[in-house]
Amino acid sequence: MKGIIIENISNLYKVINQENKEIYKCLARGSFKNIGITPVVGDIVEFSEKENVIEKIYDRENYIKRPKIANITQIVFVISMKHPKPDLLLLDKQLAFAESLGVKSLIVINKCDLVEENEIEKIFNIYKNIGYDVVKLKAKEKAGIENLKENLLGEISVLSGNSGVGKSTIINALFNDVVTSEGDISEKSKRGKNTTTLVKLYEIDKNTFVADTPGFSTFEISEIEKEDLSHFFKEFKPFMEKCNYIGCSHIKEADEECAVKRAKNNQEISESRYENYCKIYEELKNIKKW
Ligand SMILES: Nc1nc2c(ncn2[C@@H]2O[C@H](COP(=O)(O)OP(=O)(O)OP(=O)(O)O)[C@@H](O)[C@H]2O)c(=O)[nH]1
Ligand SMILES: [Mg+2]
Ligand SMILES: [Zn+2]
Repeated sequence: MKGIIIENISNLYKVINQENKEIYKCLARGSFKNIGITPVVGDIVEFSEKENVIEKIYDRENYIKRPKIANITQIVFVISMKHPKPDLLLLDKQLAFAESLGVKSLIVINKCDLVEENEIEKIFNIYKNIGYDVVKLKAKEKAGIENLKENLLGEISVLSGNSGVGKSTIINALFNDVVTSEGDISEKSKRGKNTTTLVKLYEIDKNTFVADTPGFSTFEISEIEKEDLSHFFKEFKPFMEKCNYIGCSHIKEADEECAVKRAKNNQEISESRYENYCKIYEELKNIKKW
């Protein structure tokens, strides 16, 4: 039988058969170890119904190490307007990571009930103008959920974002039911408490899955070379070709030489995106030194 792994706890895997919708609990064949592969959530596998073992893992479209998941087609980046406040540096880092992986990005702005509309618009416009899909949400009141659902159809999506932004609340709202646990915000720090610790795929519709995760490790970005970073800031591309130097870093070069800097000065590239580019570039430089 053929299926998708939707959950994994140590050596035990839950596999859903797409045809009959039944869930089977399987173990992985010991022989996978010998070839250095471990099945992960998202893997498409061949399994024996009688023996309850996974026998074959199909080639992966992609693979993310932290959280361990394979074959995703879209990353949904969740930020919240308040508690915790929007972390655009993390968002830009993760957007660059998604570009480097070649998977689609969707941005969700949650907790829109907690701030004024103009505050939301500022962030909405930065990303909408670049060409990203952006959805505004009040997950607690389920407002905006239908719009989000449309953006998830036919995709295997993973939710990512800081603890407490509302990822689990969104999953529960999508199902109109409590399927995953939501946490509180710490009174003291106004941050989340890392309630979700498992990666798990939920089926919303035919061929439509969404995963709740503890969020992506920011270490993933360290796999990008700093020289490549600007390629993953997609609105930089049309300007990069007009820089005077091949290999322009768009940081230390003079404004006359660098078309990206000029675009930032003319507000064709947003200030916050440019600043975050510089910060991430610097971070990558320091990681590589170590
Ligand atoms: N005001 C408001 N609160 C929300 C909204 N969405 C979620 N919350 C609250 O934010 C808190 C954290 O939500 P979770 O869904 O547990 O957050 P999470 O991103 O899954 O957090 P981790 O599992 O720790 O990564 C809960 O108390 C939710 O009720 C919203 O749209 N508005
Ligand atoms: Mg959670
Ligand atoms: Zn430049």
